Amino acid sequence: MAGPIDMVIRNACLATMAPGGAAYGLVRDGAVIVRDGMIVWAGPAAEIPPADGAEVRDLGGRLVTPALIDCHTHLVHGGNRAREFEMRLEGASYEEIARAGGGIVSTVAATRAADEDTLLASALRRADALIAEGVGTIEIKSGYGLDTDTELRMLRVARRVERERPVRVRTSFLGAHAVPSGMEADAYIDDVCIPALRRAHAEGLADAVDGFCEGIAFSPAQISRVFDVAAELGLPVKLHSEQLSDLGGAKLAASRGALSADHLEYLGADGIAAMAKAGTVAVILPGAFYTLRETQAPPIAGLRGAGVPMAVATDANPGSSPITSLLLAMNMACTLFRMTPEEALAGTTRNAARALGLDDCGMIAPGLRADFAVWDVEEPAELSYRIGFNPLYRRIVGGQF
Ligand code: DI6
Ligand code: FE
Repeated sequence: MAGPIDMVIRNACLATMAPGGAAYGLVRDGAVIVRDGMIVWAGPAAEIPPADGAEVRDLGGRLVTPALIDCHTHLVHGGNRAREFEMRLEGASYEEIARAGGGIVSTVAATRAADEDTLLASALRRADALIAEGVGTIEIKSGYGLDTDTELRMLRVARRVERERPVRVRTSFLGAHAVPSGMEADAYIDDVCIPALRRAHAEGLADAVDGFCEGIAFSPAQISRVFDVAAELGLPVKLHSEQLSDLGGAKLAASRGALSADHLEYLGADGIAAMAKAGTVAVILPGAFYTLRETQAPPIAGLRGAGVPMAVATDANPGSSPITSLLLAMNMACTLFRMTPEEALAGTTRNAARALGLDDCGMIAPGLRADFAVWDVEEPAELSYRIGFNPLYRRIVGGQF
């Protein structure tokens, strides 16, 4: 083993999340060797190679998982939608509110009115809530600007979150999120969204491209035009699809080799087959299902049966999913959708990494980043089972204890 070792973790119960072996990839009496922020060895303590001189961290038998990954958030936005929450309680539906100029468009007005520092301050509070639960990587989307300046400002704020906190941020350009008032969808896509995407790419602000394929947003043909430009720029794509109806968004995403298709309550058998073939991750977002009191659950059994990798995320946003607890999203995925606690944890580690196109995190294995969450629990299912309780003992990110 060349080079000095930074740290040895001992007396740890490792949920490595390596697939194919024990449930959770569990190693009950485990150890990890870390060098330069990376895992160089992980396995049973009895088999640890010599690691002289390294600082030894005894974790007292605690559970160690990969640091959690929230692979779908709208963390950067202005204002809040508590009034809309009240309107829904008075009987209005999410779609009615959106069509009446509320919904996403009202957050657009608040976001356009907010400067970079204001947006950053509120985003950091939400990021801190995620970090406090062991999150080490957060995906953050634009999509509440719907004009070039504000879309780029949102992405700049997302990048600043990474500089202000010990967390990794991946950005997605979501210009195709809603049609701004006073514009036609086609004109918006061609004259605003696509030029803004080119600028975001040129400024290094976009790691991926997302869209909202829905009756209240954009058609498959309009999303396709955005995806054409993403392909030209070499950016991976993902898509909000089949959240409220089935327009064939997942099939479109899969045909473009998308990293993920997200929501999927109205996903049909053909969409499942297309995702399985393309290796597109299904990102399950129970916070939105819960908040909108949706009654049609995503086809978890079908996705499982077809071998589609499933991720779980918060969809943290001010309208349909005002939730900044990834542990609660895991609980909801189990209770509302009958995912297993092991699937929920794979969904916020290994499969969440894949939904972001990251191959250096999401498991505890040699060659991956030394990003861990250490928990005061006796078994991994506890992470999904409790509600409103945070058992995090500490995070270790980039090997920093
Ligand atoms: N689907 C969602 O759940 C969020 N965006 C989307 O495309 C909702 C965003 C909002 O209501 O502000
Ligand atoms: Fe979303």
